[in-house]
Parts: sequence; structure tokens; C-alpha cells
Amino acid sequence: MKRSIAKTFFLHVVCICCLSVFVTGQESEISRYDLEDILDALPTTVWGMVNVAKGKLKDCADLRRRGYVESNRVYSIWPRYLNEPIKVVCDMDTEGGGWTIIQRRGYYDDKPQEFNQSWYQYSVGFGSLNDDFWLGNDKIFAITNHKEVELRVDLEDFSGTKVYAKFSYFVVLSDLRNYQMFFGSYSGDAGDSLLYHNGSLFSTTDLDNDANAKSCSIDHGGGGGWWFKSCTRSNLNGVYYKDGKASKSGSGIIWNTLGGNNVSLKKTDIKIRPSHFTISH
Ligand SMILES: [Ca+2]
Repeated sequence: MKRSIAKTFFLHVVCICCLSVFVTGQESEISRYDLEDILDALPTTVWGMVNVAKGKLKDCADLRRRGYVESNRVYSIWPRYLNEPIKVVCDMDTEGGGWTIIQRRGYYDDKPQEFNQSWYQYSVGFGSLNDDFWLGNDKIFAITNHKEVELRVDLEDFSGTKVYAKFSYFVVLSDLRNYQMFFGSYSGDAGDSLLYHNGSLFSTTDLDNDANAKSCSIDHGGGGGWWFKSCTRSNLNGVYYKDGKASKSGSGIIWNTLGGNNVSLKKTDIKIRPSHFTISH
């Protein structure tokens, strides 16, 4: 413990030294990247101080940089703004890896995970990290507010076609702001079915924040929680239809540019990582 406190103290001293270097404009052997890392690691809570002392990693990008290359393994990370570490799974392969997965559908053994869940469950997360899950809006808030992140959505339909959509930045606000979501410019081959939802608040069956007179989650979204507007061009938390056909428009796992609101997808991955991620620096 004494050693941990000493380490934390040392980091603070190093940081103060770095800042003074900036102020005085003198040269230093500590790179700007090191300085940013140290500033990132500065704790917001006592828990955070312990976190720094133990060298806990903030996200899958941190893990990838430190040499962890195994995808779909459960890792422990400690994002800033959270009072304790959390479990996540990472994509360490796609485009150099470093992706923290925040949602996954279609990876189950016998029975798909039910995504008709309450506001509370969407806040804290549900499902199994080894199968289908929603990581939780409070965790997504923490990871997207620590530093700027980009968003990637990987989609597969029942014919086996795989496509993706990327967005140059992605941020989810806190519970107090109803997990309002914003994102940047689109690239990819899936089509941009998220654009319509930019700036929307999150809604569930028990908390209607959408722009429709009725509840989009109940009347159109198959009970899933999503950033509905009035109502949906995408809904990746809808009902899992094993035949790929939504019995009601918009109620399935929908990405409108992939066949409209009646085609339900087979697999999805929603993932985030720091913008401009590189392994070497
Ligand atoms: Ca409504």
C-alpha cells in the first residue's frame, strides 16, 4: 500500500514537472504523448487514485497498446468517471483493434438474450459478455466522455453479407441528460441509418423520451431501448427474429439501409475506441 501511495505521489510530481516544462518552454525528454497519458491518468476520486496506483487500464485501446491481442476475452478496465472497475470484451483485430464492445447480438447458444428491458437495466447493462449483451448506458457515458472516441457498427444479415458503418466521433451524455447521443461523419458500406437519430435521447418501454406522440419503444421498437426519434431508421436492440423477418415494421434488429424496417439482422457489434487510435507512438 505504501508503495502504491508513493507511486501515485510520484505521478503527481511528474505531472507538475511536465506542466512547468510547458510553462517555461524548456526542452524535456518526456514526450507530449507521455504528458497526455499522465494527465489522463489523474484521478477524479479516491478510487481513481487507487486505480492509478494499480496501473489499471481505461479501455480496450489501452489494453491493445500494452500488448493484449486476444479478442472476445473478458478484460477488466477502469474508465474515468466510474467508481470501480468493469468487465468488457474487446475487438483486438478489426482495423488494428482496441475496440471496446458496447453491444452484441446474435452470439448465443440456444436462446437469444431478451432486449425488452427497463430503463434501469439499460443503464447498468444486461446479458452475458460471452454471448449477447448491452454494456450499460452509464458505462458508455464514462467511456465516451473520457476522451473523444469513434464509433463502429458491424452488421451481418441472414444471407451472410457483412457490412459496417463508422462515425468519426460518438458521445453519450449522462443519465441526467437521458443519455442523449451525438456522433460525427459517416463512412463505410452499410449506409447511414443512424443519421436520423443524431441528437436523440434514449428511450425504453418505461421511459418515453422520443419525439413521437406514442412510445416508439412499445409501439414500433419491439420493446428495445434506443435513441428513437419519431420513430426509427435503426434499432439494433429490437426483437431477435431467427428468420430475419420482423413481424412488425421496425420491431426487429433494424438498419434501414439494409432492406428497410422489415428486415431483421443476424449479428451486430457496436464498438468504440479513441479517435485516431494507433498502437505505436
Ligand atoms: Ca413519445
